[in-house]
Amino acid sequence: MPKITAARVITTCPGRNFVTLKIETDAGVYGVGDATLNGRELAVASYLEDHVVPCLIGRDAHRIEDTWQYLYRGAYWRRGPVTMSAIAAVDMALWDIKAKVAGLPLYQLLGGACRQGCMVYGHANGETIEETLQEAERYIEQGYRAVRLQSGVPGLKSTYGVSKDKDFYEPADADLPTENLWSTEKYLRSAPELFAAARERLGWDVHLLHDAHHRMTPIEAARLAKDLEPYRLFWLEDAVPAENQESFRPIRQHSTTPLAVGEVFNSIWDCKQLIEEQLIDYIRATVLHAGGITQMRRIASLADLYRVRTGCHGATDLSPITMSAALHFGLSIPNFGIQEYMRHTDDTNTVFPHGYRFSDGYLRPGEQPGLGVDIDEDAAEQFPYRRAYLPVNRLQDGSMHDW
Ligand code: EZ4
Ligand code: CO
Repeated sequence: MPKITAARVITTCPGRNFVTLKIETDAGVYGVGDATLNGRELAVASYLEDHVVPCLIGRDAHRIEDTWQYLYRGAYWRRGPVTMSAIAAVDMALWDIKAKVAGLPLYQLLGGACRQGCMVYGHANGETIEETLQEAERYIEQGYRAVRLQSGVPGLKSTYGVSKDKDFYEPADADLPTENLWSTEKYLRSAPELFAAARERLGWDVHLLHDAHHRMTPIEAARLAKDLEPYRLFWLEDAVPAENQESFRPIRQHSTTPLAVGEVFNSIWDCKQLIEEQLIDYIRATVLHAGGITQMRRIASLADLYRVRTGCHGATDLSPITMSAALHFGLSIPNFGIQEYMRHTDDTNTVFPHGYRFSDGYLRPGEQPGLGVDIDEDAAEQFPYRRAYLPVNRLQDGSMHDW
């Protein structure tokens, strides 16, 4: 059995910050796991270095479930994004090791492929509806079958989801948080106009998605979901914050627009009521922030009972290690729905060489043993950590609002 001999945390910033855990064994095989928590990266690095790594040395690398339980139950302090991202990094690295030792791509160990590839959605955004739709057309020309549309809100200086760089969207854009101004009233007027124009211009064969980023009250969200109904969205994401899982009930009562939530979830308990009461259609928890492949398999199994499908988070702050793990996972589960995909920069791809490829609207993880992704430590060293924050959001009277 491969014994863990060393584990190291590597922090690098090839355009944005990433935290990676590398676990080495006495079997000549190592594994990598992503531990990136956007804007709070060093907290997870410390959690791993100071509190997790010492417990890993000498353990049997094949005992993935036991290690998960050891870190989750054993810590006494359960859940939370820092803890669960750290556990996820260990979990990914151990699955990588197990699959490398077996000489198989990870999806084979998870039960084998259920489909040809994982359908992904790209991000089209612009200051105006016209600019957004031009971007959407670029994605469709590249073969995307699904596109998320975000457009500037008339009367607001800056809007979430509208990026300066069209190819590489990056919201964590400053060494102290920048401030956005928000008006739900203005947004509720403009969002349906975007999708009316989109259907007219793009037709009905492309899946259209939209992210509301936790900014509405339940009744506002219900109104938007109802107003968007004629345009047949693939989903409306994060309509309301989900600390109150029952907030989704009024939205459901008013509309058949499919609902997705969960990119900030870190445990199966965050999903439980939403899934059991069929208040959502897609669960967006990821292998990174929700405790690794081990817990995501449980979340997906619970969701499958209720016909809820996965739609895992896949923004640029999740490294190519997470993307690889998500693709093996997505390929292997019966209730995969869609995978978010924001392209990484060339520098990021140099630091994290990987085997997954896009074609025809799908991503496929490749056939290399393990996760099929590595970290080039020499390249990583050339990009030292730089503090970076997500923006914050205020209403027009200056009060803090959800971001
Ligand atoms: O704001 O990943 O659906 N995707 C998103 C992302 C998130 C960032 C936060 O780290 O909402 O852009
Ligand atoms: Co989102």
